[in-house]
Amino acid sequence: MPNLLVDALKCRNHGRPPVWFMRQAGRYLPEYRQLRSKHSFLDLCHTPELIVEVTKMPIDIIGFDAAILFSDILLIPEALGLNLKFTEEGPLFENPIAEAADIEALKSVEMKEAMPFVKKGIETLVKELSVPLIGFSGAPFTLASYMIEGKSSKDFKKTKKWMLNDPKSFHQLLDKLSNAVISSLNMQIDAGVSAVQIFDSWAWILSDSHFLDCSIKYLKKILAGIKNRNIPVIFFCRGSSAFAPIIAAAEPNAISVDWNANLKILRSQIPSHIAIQGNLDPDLLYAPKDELKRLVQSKLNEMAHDKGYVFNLGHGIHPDTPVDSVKFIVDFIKSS
Ligand code: 1CP
Repeated sequence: MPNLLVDALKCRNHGRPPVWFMRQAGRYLPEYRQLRSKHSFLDLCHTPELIVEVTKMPIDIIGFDAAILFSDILLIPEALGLNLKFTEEGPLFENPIAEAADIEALKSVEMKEAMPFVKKGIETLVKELSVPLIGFSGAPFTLASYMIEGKSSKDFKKTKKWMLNDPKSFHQLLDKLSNAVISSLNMQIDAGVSAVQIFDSWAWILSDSHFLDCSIKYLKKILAGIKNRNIPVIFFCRGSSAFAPIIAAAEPNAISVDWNANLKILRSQIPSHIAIQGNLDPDLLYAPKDELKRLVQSKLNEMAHDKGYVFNLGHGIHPDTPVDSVKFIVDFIKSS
């Protein structure tokens, strides 16, 4: 199987960069919307055959160099005992973490038992896909934020107040979540994924000392808990261009960066054995094709001849992105 992705994540790719997009299996695809009209989002996430179908969609339709497992980071809190729903406004926990006793009450489970549908989906996908499969997990801080807020939040006040006023129980929660993340990643790796990405989507709201204490400390614990470190680990958070040197010191295999950074400058701050993934602004996909081509080419120029570069967006693709612009970028990079 061609494994441009793993070669790039291990900083030994001598060809063009591999390309995949965060949220590549999602609402911008009419085929996804059609399937979604028949099933709830959670039904898609809980059914191996549907996980397989959705994960393959962007590979068949667009031709990305890697597939990312179709699932959601919030299935871990669900496995730990929180009741998860998806409403028009987004995710909702009906019983969020409201006091320290709720942390004690979280279930202690092995993810291969709690999420057999994910294991089954991965096992089928690795047999059927022609490209490598990426597994993933949310990071403890981001998972804790959703579990405390109960839903998406603009300011994360409850989470920050808890972190500042009761750090002991906050860290107990982060520690429990790290164990769950380790269990989930080991299950995905055992089932056959070629790489994993850890999403600390909301860690950018932290100051640098809290970023070290609440994000990096647990990233290190997770890296130490992954049994097979031959499988590359990518770390993503918004604000990652500002935090990049701190993240690099924790030694993930790759850092996925937001679109604020110039990649050439960033590369000079990150050791050459750590790969860089990113970082096209997802809004740029609204540009006309000529302009899009120029913008993508300038990213390729910033990372020309870099053995550890994976082309991606700086964050997930927007639901109203034109499909033909996505295909245009992928075809352009493949011919570069
Ligand atoms: O309505 C729908 O059909 C659901 C839309 C959707 C999709 C397609 C959600 C709801 N999640 C997903 C898939 C998903 N989520 C993937 C699949 C693989 C891919 O194609 O990339 C992945 C990796 C995620 C991860 C995820 N879920 C993150 C981390 C990445 C990020 O965006 O920062 C987060 C924060 C979530 C939570 C989530 N899931 C869905 C929503 C609407 C949200 C809330 C986002 C928010 O708070 O703004």
